[in-house]
Amino acid sequence: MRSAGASVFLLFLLLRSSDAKRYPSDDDSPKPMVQVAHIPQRPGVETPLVTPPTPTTPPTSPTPKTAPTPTTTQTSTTPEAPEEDKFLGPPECLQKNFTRASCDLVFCRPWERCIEGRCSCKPPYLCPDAGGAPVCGLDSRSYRSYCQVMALSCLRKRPTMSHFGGGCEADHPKFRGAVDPVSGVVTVFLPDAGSPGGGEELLVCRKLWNMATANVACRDSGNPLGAATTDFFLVTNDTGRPFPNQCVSVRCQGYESSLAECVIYDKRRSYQKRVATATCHTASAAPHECGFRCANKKCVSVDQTCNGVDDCGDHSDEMCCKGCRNTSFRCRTGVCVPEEAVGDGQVDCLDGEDEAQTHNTDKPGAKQKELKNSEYVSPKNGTSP
Ligand SMILES: [Ca+2]
Ligand SMILES: [Ca+2]
Repeated sequence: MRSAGASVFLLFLLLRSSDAKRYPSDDDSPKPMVQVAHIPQRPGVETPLVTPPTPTTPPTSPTPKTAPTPTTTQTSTTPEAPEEDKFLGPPECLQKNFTRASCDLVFCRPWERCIEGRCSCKPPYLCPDAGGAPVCGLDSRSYRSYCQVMALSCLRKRPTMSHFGGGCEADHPKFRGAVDPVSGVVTVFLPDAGSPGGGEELLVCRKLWNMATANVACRDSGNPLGAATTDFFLVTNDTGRPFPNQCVSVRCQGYESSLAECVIYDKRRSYQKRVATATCHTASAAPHECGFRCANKKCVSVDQTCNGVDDCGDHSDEMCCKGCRNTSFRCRTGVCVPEEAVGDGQVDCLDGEDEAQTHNTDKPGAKQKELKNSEYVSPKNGTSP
């Protein structure tokens, strides 16, 4: 009896244990992860999977070897190519992306004030009351000075000035500057209340035409990065379209938002003469290689840096200079200013060395001579703060 009872019990135990084994094995179905863990071991066949990483590793290791080298050269191509340059640099200065607004190195414009190292727009009421010539705005309002209209233009971030003097009523034509998108020919319309058409359209003469002025012309016609290239165009009878038969010289500093704000003078016949053209900086006109990248991301050649001309349009190509190219003048702050700024009666260098006596005697009134035929000279003398 005992043994029969015991064997029944044993049988019961056996049945249970087999059940218990079966359940876990069913539960194993959600355990493919464990199986997967086994699979890699199993397939020595899958060694390829492991092998790829191994071959990948060798390429990877050369890649880093090669990669760092180009990367270093690439990052340093921009700052280092300049470093090799005799004039541009040092790199520590270039890294700071100084611009025309960095008032630790340059003066702010008369309608700006220096706040924590940056030039910011003055409220127009801070412009001096006396000594300003009235200026007509594009909005047909008359402003009491160039400073006032420029302060407003600075705050609005768009051109506001039309011309000096009267004839500002809404029915009077206002200043217009244009760059022909096909030929690149630059034209200006100068309002003149006394003339039959309310003004005249003129070409821009070759004289003094440079990148700084072209930047302004292009910005005025809707290209925020200014000009990519400047050139000249010979006016003949075969030009195929009627161009104005007279041209004026235009000199800009480079920061202006419209040619209206530049000095315009010296009207002359344009026939058989070369007149200014510009190709404005658009994405498609961007140069293939970048000798120097301006703070505003525009590209200019290294030769265009430290030459006293604001080729970038934000002046960043003239802010960090060990020396100055051509005849431009180096301020002690490392900023290059054009030759004409030396001894012109206006302090351009922060320490005033461009107006030191030695320079005055060297170049007596170079600028004044240039402006002799001054029918259109803008009376901006009232701009000093
Ligand atoms: Ca330059
Ligand atoms: Ca000066």
